[in-house]
Amino acid sequence: MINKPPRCDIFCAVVDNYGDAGVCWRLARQLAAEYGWRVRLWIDDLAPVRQLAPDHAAGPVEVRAWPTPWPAPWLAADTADVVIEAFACALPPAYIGAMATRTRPSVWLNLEYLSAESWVAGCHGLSSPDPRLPLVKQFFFPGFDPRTGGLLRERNYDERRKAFDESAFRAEFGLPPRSTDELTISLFSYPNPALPELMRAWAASKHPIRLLRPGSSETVPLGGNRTGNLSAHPLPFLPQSRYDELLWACDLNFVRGEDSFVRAQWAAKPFVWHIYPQADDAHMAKLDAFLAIHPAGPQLRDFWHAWNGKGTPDWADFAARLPGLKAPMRHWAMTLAARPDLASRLVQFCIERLK
Ligand code: TRH
Repeated sequence: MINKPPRCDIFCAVVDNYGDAGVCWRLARQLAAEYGWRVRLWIDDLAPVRQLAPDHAAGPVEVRAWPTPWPAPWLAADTADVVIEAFACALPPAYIGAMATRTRPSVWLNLEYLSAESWVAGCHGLSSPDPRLPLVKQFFFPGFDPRTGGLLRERNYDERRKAFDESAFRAEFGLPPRSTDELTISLFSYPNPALPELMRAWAASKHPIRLLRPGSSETVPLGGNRTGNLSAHPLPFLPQSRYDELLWACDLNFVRGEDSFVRAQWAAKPFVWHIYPQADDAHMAKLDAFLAIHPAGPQLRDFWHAWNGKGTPDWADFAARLPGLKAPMRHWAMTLAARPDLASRLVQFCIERLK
């Protein structure tokens, strides 16, 4: 049994975009801030962390550039009690070698990508013994099913939401006060050939539409840009701790990848998911697996498919469905929030194995 808070090393290789860094930073922060763990985040590209957490140097996580080559020899004393390899990024061999010489073995986890597919529950927690060394790696799968590792959600989420002031948020980003029939939409997606047509539909919409595009003020000057009934506003890329505020301030959120997709669910507002595209349309099975478990799945299906390249998005049809999406979105968020979150499950999983 260890008597001090565990030391934890999280290894993250940035494949692209913000998701790898985003998930690792969120988990690292939570383990350090909520559980008092002594966490180092080893990351091979610091650029996304600087954007997600401009104040990361203030703690509570120690962010380290993942050096290549990894300095050898590496001592057992400099390995952690809990070692998290994010998304099968492959630990430095010298670090693995040092783990094998520890007197009390590390808990070594591979944190996997999120998927709603049914096989995930059966794979969560499975062990993979190292072929050469006396080490065992275990698979930790995030997921929606109670038998998986759950979803990242901070302890103070509800408190932050209660304290959120939408008018102040709008004023801060130069947005006019909300008019009664306005539909405010946030848009975070991959390049999408369906967007120009959707923008035309928004411009022709009966209701005023205010489109907020985070991360685009670096390329488009700040200030509104109006076409018909559509006003588009570029916003800066917000620190991760504030991205939730944007989701709360909108009636509909377009999100992508993994982490923003989860945040949209906690925001409990209607949302549209641009899933990370994979070879051979493998992502469509993942999209459908999620639609199959979501209470509004049948309502979302056509528009989500079209947004992901299968058809043409029918805005008029989807807009007519929006009022009816509010209740299932809230119900879904409440169902998920009633279950233990990912960090608490991971802590429990590790504590049992560190005894
Ligand atoms: O950026 P993403 O597309 O990231 C990933 C990667 O592509 C990864 O390789 C892939 O496997 C994975 O998706 C599925 O999308 P994601 O996961 O939503 O990450 C974006 C992060 O950026 C998330 O933590 C929210 C954050 N964010 C901000 O902090 N501020 C912002 O203004 C915006 C728009 C996002």
